[in-house]
Amino acid sequence: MKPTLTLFFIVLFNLSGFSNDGYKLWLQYYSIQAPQEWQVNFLSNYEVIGNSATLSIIKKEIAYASSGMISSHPEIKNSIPSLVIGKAGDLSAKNISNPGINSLASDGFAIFHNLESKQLIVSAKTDIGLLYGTFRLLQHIQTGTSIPKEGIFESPKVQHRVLNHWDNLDRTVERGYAGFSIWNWHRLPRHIDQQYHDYARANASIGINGTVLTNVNANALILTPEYLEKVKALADTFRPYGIKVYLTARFSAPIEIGGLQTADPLNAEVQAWWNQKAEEIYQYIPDFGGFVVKADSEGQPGPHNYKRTQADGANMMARALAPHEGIVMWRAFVYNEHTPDDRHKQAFNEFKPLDGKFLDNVIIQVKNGAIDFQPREPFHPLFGAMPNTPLMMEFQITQEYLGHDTHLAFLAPMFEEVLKDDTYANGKGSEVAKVIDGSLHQYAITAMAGVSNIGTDRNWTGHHFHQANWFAFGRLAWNPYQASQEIAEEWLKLTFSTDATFVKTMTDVMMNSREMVVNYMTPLGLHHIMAASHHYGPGPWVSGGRRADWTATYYHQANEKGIGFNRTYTGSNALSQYASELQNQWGSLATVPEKYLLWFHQVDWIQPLQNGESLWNNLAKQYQKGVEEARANIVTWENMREYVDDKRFNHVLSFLTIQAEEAAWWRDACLLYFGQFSKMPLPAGVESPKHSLEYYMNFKPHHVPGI
Ligand code: GCV
Repeated sequence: MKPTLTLFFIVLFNLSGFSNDGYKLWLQYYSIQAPQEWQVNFLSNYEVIGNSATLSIIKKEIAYASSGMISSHPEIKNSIPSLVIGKAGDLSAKNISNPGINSLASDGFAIFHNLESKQLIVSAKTDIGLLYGTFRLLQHIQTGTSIPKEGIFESPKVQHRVLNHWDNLDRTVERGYAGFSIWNWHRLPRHIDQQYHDYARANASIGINGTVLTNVNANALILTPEYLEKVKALADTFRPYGIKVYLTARFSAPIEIGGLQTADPLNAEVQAWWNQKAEEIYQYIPDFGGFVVKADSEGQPGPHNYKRTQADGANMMARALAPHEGIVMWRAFVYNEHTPDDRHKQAFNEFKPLDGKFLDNVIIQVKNGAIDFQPREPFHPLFGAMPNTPLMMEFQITQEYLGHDTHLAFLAPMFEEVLKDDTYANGKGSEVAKVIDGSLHQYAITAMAGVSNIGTDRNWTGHHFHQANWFAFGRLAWNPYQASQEIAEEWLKLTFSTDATFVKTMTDVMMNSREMVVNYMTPLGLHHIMAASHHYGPGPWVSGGRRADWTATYYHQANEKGIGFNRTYTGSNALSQYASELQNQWGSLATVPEKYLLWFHQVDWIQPLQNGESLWNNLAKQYQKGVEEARANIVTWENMREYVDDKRFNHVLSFLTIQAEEAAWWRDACLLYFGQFSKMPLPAGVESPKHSLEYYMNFKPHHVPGI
């Protein structure tokens, strides 16, 4: 095609909206403007040793990446390849030495320079390790980050790195805001959509190796032959990408699909039913990962129905899976409106006495905080408290409580904050990350789960920037010690541009974004003051109904004197579930970090905070700050136009505009509501609300997605 004609088509495509829709995620493989020799060499002159489904994926990936990144550069034709990708044994057969390979995990990889032959080598013990190494190399090539002289030798620090899809069989997604479920159960198993491959490839590119296909509010149908055929089709598709399939197991399945009268975990028939069910599943899916179970929580059946413990329930399923090497991820999110104790304390009270009572193939899945994925929560007190039972982390990638998909919130700093928190379980330096990677208590199983934000939207996640949260989850599951700033920079370079101004500016925006959301939603330790049920928008007035622990007034406890939940020994004493170092620090008004102030204390409106101003003034100013930050992001993004294609630019701009409007909605509604109690004027600099409190209280949007 002549250059002028090419230009014409490029312009036409851009004008007609055929520009980048974000489907390619961080695997853009956009053209490198002035590629250096090493980038061209590795992409155009490589050898992948061996044949397998995974190795074919590797070959295809490099060819595809190279056509995007260096398409305009002539191939280097040289009989000696510059890049060799092969398993340890295959390399030895070619006399390529493999230093350091023995110490790698089975899915770890090495990328190193072979000084004798002047080649770059990607090596691993398994094909999947090679796939991870290849993706890492391609990411280095795209971002222009050369491979260090000493090479890269990496093994994942966490064994099971899984996405949890809260996807229902009718394709709705609980707390999903990016469309419907990507699993088209009706068309499965006969139609394997290309998107299933693309999903697996994207996950493999960031080291995710498991997917829980179904909602934890489970439907027993998924365990019937009709659906197992479909699950098998997905498992077969995902296998070459190193991704295992897991299912959520409904505790009452023996009754619902097995025709039994009971689901009592100590009943022999029930046990036999689960054993048989596991046998059946493994006939369909020989490498099935195992079950995830939500029991005795929010209406889900569980061992409590039969006066049994969580260990009785988990062990019954574990026994069924053990012969097949499957595991049970049993959730600690157990709480009950009839238990007259702070919801914060209930999971700890339930599980701590069971430490050491679970079978070896059980891991307890614990949310990052004790309540429920709030914009900010102190770490869950169970971390560090169960040395004899493996615990895993559950993060929520989908933004149930952080404005849904239109509010930009880069979640890695929130994940990092929790991972870095010190539990003091074995003295100072007992960070949550060390619980998760098993090093603190020498756990035999380690895992991290992220509740997915993926849906049928073309860009997968609704907000283009929320792809970064999926990416960050993968990176942190691989290495819970990685800095979120580094993750943001890398994601921006892979997804948009390596331009230094762009990367610096947008990294700052991303790094501040979660704090901004905290500012305009739940500053100073406030929590769970969202609207009822759908959790979209402010609802500090939510009270009554059938469950106090689902209301806002339960959590903020505002009255004419002050606001906040007293969780010290004079209140619910949830604080007693933490190490004494933390009880001392968080239990005193003088030393509690202000970010947790109202989480642990009921504080007078007039109480001066660190800056000498009253609690009320601080609260109001934090809300105002959040609004200003959201507005400033629009201006910042407008200056980024030259770095981003029109389609993604305009999409992000429109979402940022929604976010700024809704930040003001949050500020106005919350300050009007809390102002009734404080009876104090808004401090200078805080804008007056646009509407009355009644207006906000009566604003009830219909059909909010994700319920
Ligand atoms: C899947 C919160 C959410 C529920 C979710 C639950 C859980 O309560 O609002 O939608 O249910 O957490 O994690 O089980």
